[in-house]
Amino acid sequence: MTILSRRRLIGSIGAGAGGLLLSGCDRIVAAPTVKHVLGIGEKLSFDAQRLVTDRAGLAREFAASDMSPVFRTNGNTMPESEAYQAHATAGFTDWRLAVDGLVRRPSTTSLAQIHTMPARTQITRHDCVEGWSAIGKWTGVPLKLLLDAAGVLPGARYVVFHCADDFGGDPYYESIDLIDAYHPQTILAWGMNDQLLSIGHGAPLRLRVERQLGYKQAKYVMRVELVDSLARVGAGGGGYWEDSSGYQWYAGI
Ligand SMILES: Nc1nc2c(c(=O)[nH]1)N[C@H]1C(S)=C(S)[C@@H](COP(=O)(O)O)O[C@H]1N2
Ligand SMILES: [Mo]
Repeated sequence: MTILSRRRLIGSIGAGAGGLLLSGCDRIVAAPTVKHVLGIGEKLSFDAQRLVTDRAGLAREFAASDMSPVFRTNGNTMPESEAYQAHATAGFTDWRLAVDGLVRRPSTTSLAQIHTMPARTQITRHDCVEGWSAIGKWTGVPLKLLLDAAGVLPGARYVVFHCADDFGGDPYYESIDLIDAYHPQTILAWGMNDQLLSIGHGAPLRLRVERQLGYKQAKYVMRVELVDSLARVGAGGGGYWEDSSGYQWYAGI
């Protein structure tokens, strides 16, 4: 699957660069600069290919002995909404994750069901833009499994994670593209360091998208929405910090 989609992506980006080259040739067919244009075309497809190949790569995984003795919390550590707090008090027994938007089968899934799905465990380093890092062990369902169950429609381009918390009334949310959504290390984690995820770290489910910075790791994920554009979500920047502070949408590390 990873290889297939990577091939398809390289194929389509290659075609795009080729198209660019062709229209360039149309206009300056016998001009002395044609060699120069060809050079740019080659560089473009090489860079595009390297970019895609690079994005399919795995984030480094660590040994248990590398795990940080303390993994601090950051941002919100307890959503204020009454609905969330009622679920938290009940141990999330009636809580359900919604998957909707551009999918064939919009649905909700109970946490108990999610716990029975195939899980992946990975020990990775979390890097916050504020200048701290920590190595922790995450266990959760690969996002791919939830997306395949829902049936992503061809028009979908982004996955939006709607969270239970907010800052001054602006809900926290994040988004990733489908390359990251299908990446094998992209999981909705329900476990951390061999325990059920704590509220401070984002219970009952939080995103791990290991090739990106800390603020992309949305905690308290309540709803996963497939969209064709980010323009109509929040203020259009693709995430709470992107909207409010101009943080980069693609926060690659
Ligand atoms: N819902 C939600 N997700 C969030 C945040 C938040 O405030 N709310 N903070 C982000 C930031 S900046 C970081 S560094 C990590 C911190 O995760 P942790 O509390 O598990 O360390 O969560 C990210 N995800
Ligand atoms: Mo962060």
